[in-house]
Amino acid sequence: MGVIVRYGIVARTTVAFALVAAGTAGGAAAAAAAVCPSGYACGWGDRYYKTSGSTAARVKAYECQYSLSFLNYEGTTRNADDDITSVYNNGNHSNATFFTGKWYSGASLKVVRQDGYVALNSSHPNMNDSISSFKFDSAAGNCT
Ligand SMILES: [Ca+2]
Repeated sequence: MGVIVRYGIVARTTVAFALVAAGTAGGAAAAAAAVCPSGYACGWGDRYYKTSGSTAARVKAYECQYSLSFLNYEGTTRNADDDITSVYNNGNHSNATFFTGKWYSGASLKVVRQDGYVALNSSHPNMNDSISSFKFDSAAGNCT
């Protein structure tokens, strides 16, 4: 009996290790899904889905944001225009596209559903600190 219990503990420890190891690759995406509400696309001012250290301090769109010039990260006085460094698409239906210009103009970056970029300064330097609007591809035309 004692041996069986002991074996169970060993087995659980092994499983826990495996989960931690598997989680390292998807960890950042999973964390973003938790802080970008379901159905929204989100942007943060810094790397790894944070703005000034806070995951809750983001800008988000249920359909679209045609201009970030008047929008601060939630709970902050930090303006999001030309400042976003990480993005996540937690939408339900389509890709999201982030643009360097207002009204969905300029250079663009497509982010597939349930995915994101943790560090645009590394992966897409042309988009880093340059995003001024974003929308879901499913949103119609000049979505406001
Ligand atoms: Ca930034």
